[in-house]
Amino acid sequence: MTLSTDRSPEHRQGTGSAAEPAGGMDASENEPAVGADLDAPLRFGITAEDYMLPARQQIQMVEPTGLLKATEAQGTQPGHEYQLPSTDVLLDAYRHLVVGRRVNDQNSALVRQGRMAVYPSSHGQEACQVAAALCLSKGDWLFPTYRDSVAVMTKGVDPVQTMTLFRGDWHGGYNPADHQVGIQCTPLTTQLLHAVGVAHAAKLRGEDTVVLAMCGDGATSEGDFHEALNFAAVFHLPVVFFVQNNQYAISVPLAQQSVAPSLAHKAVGYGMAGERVDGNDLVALMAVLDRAVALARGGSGPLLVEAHTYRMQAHTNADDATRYRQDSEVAEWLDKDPLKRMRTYLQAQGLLDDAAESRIAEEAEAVASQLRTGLGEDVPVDPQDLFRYVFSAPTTQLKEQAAMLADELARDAAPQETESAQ
Ligand SMILES: Cc1ncc(C[n+]2csc(CCOP(=O)(O)OP(=O)(O)O)c2C)c(N)n1
Ligand SMILES: [Mg+2]
Repeated sequence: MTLSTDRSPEHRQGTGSAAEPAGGMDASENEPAVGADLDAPLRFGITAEDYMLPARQQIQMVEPTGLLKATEAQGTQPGHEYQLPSTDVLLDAYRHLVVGRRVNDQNSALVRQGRMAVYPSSHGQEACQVAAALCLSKGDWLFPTYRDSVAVMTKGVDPVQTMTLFRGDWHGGYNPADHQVGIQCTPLTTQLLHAVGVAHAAKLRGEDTVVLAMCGDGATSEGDFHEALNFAAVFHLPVVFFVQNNQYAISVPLAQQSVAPSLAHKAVGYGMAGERVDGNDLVALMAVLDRAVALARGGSGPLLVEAHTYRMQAHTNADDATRYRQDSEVAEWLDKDPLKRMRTYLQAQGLLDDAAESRIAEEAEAVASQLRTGLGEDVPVDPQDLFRYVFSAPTTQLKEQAAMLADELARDAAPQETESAQ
């Protein structure tokens, strides 16, 4: 494999036609594309810089009050105009939004009841969760973080299987290949590298798969973030990097994390397009992510979308958010709640009546009940599983540790047996 070093504008613009996207990679030659794709900006009639730079303000279609904004007030500018999604798409998205909120609240309750070890809730971020899953087609891959359980379920993974990881089992609960959903990653940003690898493989195979990779604002400071974005851009891969900027990395606010004009601006340095969107506006999210996925599928290379949102609850049940943020700040975001906003919008448009609302509420209750039943069951746990599935052939150290644990457990059990024998 050779890496071309010709970075002249002529080289970068080389094959800029709609039929053959500029910078496209010939799989048979197995060579990376170099430089940004200039086909997309040509199609939008704007410069490459204007294509890569996010819109001057975040894209918002529906105001926090539920009012549809006039097109010229939506944050759009040439090359950054977005289509209102169809009614069917929006109603389906709303259904998932209601279920997602119920899932978050149910899971938080199950943690308090000791039925799960930990739950990083996406309460308040459900619009991002739903849009991330629904913008993908069957066969497209989703790479989630620990906070993205609702996105995983929205993509079709069984709710109880999704939560298996959080109850403390040795495995992730589902086979990623069955649903094209990676296992929820706790080591920050590693999933972005997995996502880029899958996109690279798909491209080499000539498949038209798009990969959507999720991460948080704090994760954009990780080295893996840089490596994933740079590799995806240089190899011109169909990846949408979706950053949920919920303002905090545990207790660290964004201002102490980055002084970039926005996280979407980080895209430009890699030669990819960035966009920013109101992360509590499901309508805008669907529009922006749909187009990002379509561009990636059409050969325009990777894109970065930053959604501006807020984590309404503590980082996890193990965190006390009152130690680092004011109640007044939380109250401000309560007024921007994505669920309330979407419901008001749909009702005002005459798209949601009481009968539809109660059908959706029933569906949400059914999922919550499934979670209560599934996570209420005691699953037998074999401590030796800790060692069993680490490597196909266990190392000497693992064998020693397994033997040590077996010995300790046997000694723990021994006095009880003696007592019961008396
Ligand atoms: C490589 C790595 N470093 C540190 C941590 C500890 N850690 C867990 S969550 C977190 C904050 C992440 O913040 P952000 O990316 O904004 O995601 P959010 O939790 O807000 O969704 C940190 C530092 C980790 N899990 N992995
Ligand atoms: Mg965060």
